[in-house]
Amino acid sequence: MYWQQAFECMPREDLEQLQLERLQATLYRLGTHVPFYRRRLREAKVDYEAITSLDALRRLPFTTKEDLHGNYPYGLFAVPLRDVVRIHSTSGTAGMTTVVGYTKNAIKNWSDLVARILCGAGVTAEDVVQIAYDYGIFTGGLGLHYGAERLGASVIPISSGNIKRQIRIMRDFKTTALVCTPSHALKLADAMMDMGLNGSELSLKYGIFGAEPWSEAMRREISERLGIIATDNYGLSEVMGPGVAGECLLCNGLHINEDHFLVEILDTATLEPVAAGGIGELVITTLTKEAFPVIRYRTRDLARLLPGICPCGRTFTRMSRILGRSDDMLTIKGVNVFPAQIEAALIDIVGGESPYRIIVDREKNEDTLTVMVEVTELLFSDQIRKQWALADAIQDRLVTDLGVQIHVKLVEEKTLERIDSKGKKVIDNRRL
Ligand code: DLL
Repeated sequence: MYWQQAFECMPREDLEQLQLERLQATLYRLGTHVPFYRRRLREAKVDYEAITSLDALRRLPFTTKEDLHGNYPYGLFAVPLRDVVRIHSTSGTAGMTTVVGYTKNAIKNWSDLVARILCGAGVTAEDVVQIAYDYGIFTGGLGLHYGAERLGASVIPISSGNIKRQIRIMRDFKTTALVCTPSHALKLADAMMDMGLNGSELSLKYGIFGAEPWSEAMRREISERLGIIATDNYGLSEVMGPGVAGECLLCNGLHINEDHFLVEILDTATLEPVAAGGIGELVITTLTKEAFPVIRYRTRDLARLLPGICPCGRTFTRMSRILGRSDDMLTIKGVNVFPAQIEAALIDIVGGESPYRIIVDREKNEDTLTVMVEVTELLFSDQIRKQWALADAIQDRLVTDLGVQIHVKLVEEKTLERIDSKGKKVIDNRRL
């Protein structure tokens, strides 16, 4: 039921003392090893060697995605590369990519935190865990994998792709726990129907889902169709990857691993704390990271903290599911996509600003991303082969930059204002 009970059920007073000691150590590490943070702390008039209370958090400077990009690739690492044993990164070209590093210790902590989440969601060493996240540079696959192994479960690193094979393996290998994005779980349910299988013919008991927004309606549908208890878990590469917070089997909010992360919920306009229980932006400070600690990282994810203690016995504060974003980031099949990445690629390839629209749909539980680009009448009336070449060039570049499949449609001038006269760049037709 618990993986590290001594921490997960710690009395609040002890937890706060531990958080303070870890915050002091983190600030010392950043202040002494990372020039960027030394400067920021000095500018904020924070003496990082004289922090005596957790209240000091409110005076610390924020870290934004732009700060991470500005220090690409290793500028914010607090240890030499020889101490880094793993590097992950988000999609994008240089200047728009975030690179994160882990020491041996960090990998151990990460595995324990993911093991906690799996354990809370019902998984034990007896389980056969099928992980259908991408096993690339994305933190989902390897993060969940190490956690499930640490727990002692039998792990099937199926990764993404070849849905029918995933189902065959799930049936034949008697998979009991499925780990993937919620939309992938629904896609598996659809494919099972096509294969004439239903949930009762599988051994599945638990589904541990995250990496993208989903809803209670989706939870109900997944649970019914696969015959499982479906729990939500949250994380982001910038502070670790999966392992930040997760629901227990009672499904009443995500327990935040507060001995490793300090979480604030701030008003997006004033950057002051919201009233208790109010919705705001999650801002996270890491407490144990060695290679890549961050202070007050503005996640841009919106959520609220939940009152009271969960009957499961964990003392950590719980947060709601992610309720939205304070920026225009889209999550497509678990991959984060920023309209600015698309815009930059179009400027490079088309050689100037061209009107475009990003259209997101969910067809048969699969996210699709279409980019419509207006091209001049001249090009449009030109040889069809030239148009294809341009569409292919845009598509290749976007697939490389974003790491997701994308359709590119060239359209005549003035077509886009007919689709959406308000000039909204992103039209997201999914109901999340
Ligand atoms: O998605 C890490 C992860 C992998 C979490 C597997 C859970 C399971 P990134 O690719 O950096 O890392 O994307 C992080 O995805 O800021 C949220 O906007 C979104 N996200 C992650 N989990 C959830 C969730 C991983 N449970 C970004 N609900 C975050 C809603 C989520 N959105």
